[in-house]
Amino acid sequence: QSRHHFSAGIIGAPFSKGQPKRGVEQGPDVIRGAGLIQKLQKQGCAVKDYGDLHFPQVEDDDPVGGVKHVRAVGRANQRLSEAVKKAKTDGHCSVVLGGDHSLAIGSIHGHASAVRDLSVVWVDAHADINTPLTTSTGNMHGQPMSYLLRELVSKIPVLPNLSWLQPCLSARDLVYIGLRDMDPEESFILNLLEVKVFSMVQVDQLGVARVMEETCDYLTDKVKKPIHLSYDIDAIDPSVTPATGTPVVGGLTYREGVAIAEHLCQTGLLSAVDLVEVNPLLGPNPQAVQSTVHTAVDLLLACFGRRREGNPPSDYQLPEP
Ligand code: 6HN
Ligand code: MN
Ligand code: MN
Ligand code: MN
Repeated sequence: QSRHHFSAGIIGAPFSKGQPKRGVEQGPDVIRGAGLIQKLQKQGCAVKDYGDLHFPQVEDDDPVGGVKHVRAVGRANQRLSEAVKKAKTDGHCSVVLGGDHSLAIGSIHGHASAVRDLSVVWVDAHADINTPLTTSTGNMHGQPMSYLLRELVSKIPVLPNLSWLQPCLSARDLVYIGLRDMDPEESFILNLLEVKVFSMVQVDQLGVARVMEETCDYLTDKVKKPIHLSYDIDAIDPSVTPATGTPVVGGLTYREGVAIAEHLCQTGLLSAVDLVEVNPLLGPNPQAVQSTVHTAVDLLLACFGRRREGNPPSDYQLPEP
């Protein structure tokens, strides 16, 4: 039984311009409102709440070659990168509450600038690896990984408010879990770069336990780098987490989703987490939103040591009559 001394540095990132639906900027509020911080503290995790970032309005943000809100996304991620870097240098495992998944740009960049070398586990229905030139929607939340990978640097055009961004991840240090809805160009990129992918097919065939063993074996092959977990709530099946902008049927069960977080926690290498794409304005009814938010909280609790088999306190004495 491992005993980690966890400390979480919570950063709210109420940002939604990486996609067109309103509501996802309320993610930090509803996740906090479900008691995340109190629950983390109750399970013995030290918490530093950095509050919510403020993202100023960006004027004249017309599409650039079909890509929408480039300047707002660039500016927001520059701020987020600084905030995550600060949380890391303060000694916390950083936790970014989204907001949409374009925030992974700044979150991973900030993490990388604090620890130098890291690996990424990206749990999502989607690969989010379109380049600005392959995207069919123009939404930046479908593109963050393309800006972060060193191997794609020659495929990325110069964009306003993104010149601060240097790619900081090698394709060898990336694992995807839960994929089931890729654009053809994204599949092409994943093949080209030989990215390690555990799609829903592998989850079905191997089971989540084996997927996580192979994920960790693959990532810790040579050196044990800090792990960045970027968790898109749409990785989980929409029967459980319907309140999200781009739901896709056939996803992870609640149990599989939690198992991924538990396993990464147990490595002792988890160094940053993003929990993104919770949108309380979507979903058919209040219970659907509640189920989505509650699942998001449970995923984060599992990242910080909660285990379904129980967490017996080490300092407890049974009362005697
Ligand atoms: N997400 N591949 C689609 C696109 O717009 O490029 C969907 C992206 C979804 C992004 O869920 O974070
Ligand atoms: Mn997704
Ligand atoms: Mn392992
Ligand atoms: Mn995503």
